[in-house]
Amino acid sequence: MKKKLVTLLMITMAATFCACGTNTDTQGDNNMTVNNSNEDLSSFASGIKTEDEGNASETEFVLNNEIDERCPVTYEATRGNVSYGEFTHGTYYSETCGMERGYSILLPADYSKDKGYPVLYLLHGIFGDEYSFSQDKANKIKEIAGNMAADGLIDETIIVCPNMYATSDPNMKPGFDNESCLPYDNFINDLINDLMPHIESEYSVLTGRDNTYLAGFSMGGRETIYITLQRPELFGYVCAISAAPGIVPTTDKFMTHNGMISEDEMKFADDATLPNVFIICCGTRDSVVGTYPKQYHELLETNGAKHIWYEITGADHDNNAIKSGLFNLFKQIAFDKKNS
Ligand code: FER
Repeated sequence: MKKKLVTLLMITMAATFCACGTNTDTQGDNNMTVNNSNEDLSSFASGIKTEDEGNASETEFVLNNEIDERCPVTYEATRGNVSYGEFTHGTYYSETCGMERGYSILLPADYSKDKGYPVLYLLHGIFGDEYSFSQDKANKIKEIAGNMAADGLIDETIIVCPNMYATSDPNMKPGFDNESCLPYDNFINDLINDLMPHIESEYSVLTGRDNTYLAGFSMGGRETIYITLQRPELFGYVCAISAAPGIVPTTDKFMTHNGMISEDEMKFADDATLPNVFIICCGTRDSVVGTYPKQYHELLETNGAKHIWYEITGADHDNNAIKSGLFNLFKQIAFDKKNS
């Protein structure tokens, strides 16, 4: 049942979005009817799988500040001589939501309380939860982080995958309407006031912006951009992958978005401490979010907000984009830390 529904949704979405070279606000009341029932749509959250799965780059890796569109094979492959971390699950009390909430956490293989680790908060897509990334072996999160640390490019890093649906109403469910999306936009409060203090007190993490990273896919990419613009002083290294629409008002095939901020507000405050690295990226054939990430890039550029924008040739709304974004975030961290 679940599979059937997800397949149906994907086919509808692919058909709906494949013609969307440009996304303007002119699509009127042509909204898609989307099932808002209690069905579990969580597998949708880690990306539609496409036939270009595994199409990694074979080119030799060089540490510089350039973007490599595809994650190199050597970084996403399982290596016999590297011990990878494992995901476990934890909970914290959220004052924001008034309830206990869960997260998955990837601790390095030889995690020790005697060391301090940087931490990446990694946000899932719509209908997802704290298991979306940890249960999808194809996103190669463990391998990319483990291999880059094994090569001495980055420090061993803790990766926290929260449940981004920050609601105090257990009956509320995600969906393609403004009200159902409010808990996603409320995650900024849960993250900063509840989850980050919990992680910092429970685990041996290095604190401060230079050791605190933020990334997200699709709906998680949207919240990554929003959180970064609101609280840039907290996150030194950021990557929004295939970010969903809705930060600013717009209408896409799914719904009319009220927007969280105006187009003029798509920028950092004048006196803000900027992230060292702020990447926005998307596949060139993303059948779900189309060119919305590019529009975010263009708005940020118009408004003078510093960031890196790149496209992943041939990638859909899928793990190729996720692997590329994560790899390039870590590569930029590696380059930046080597040169600072
Ligand atoms: C939308 C298009 C895409 C939207 C959300 C998404 C809430 C999210 C997709 C994903 O997370 O994979 O209009 O509105």
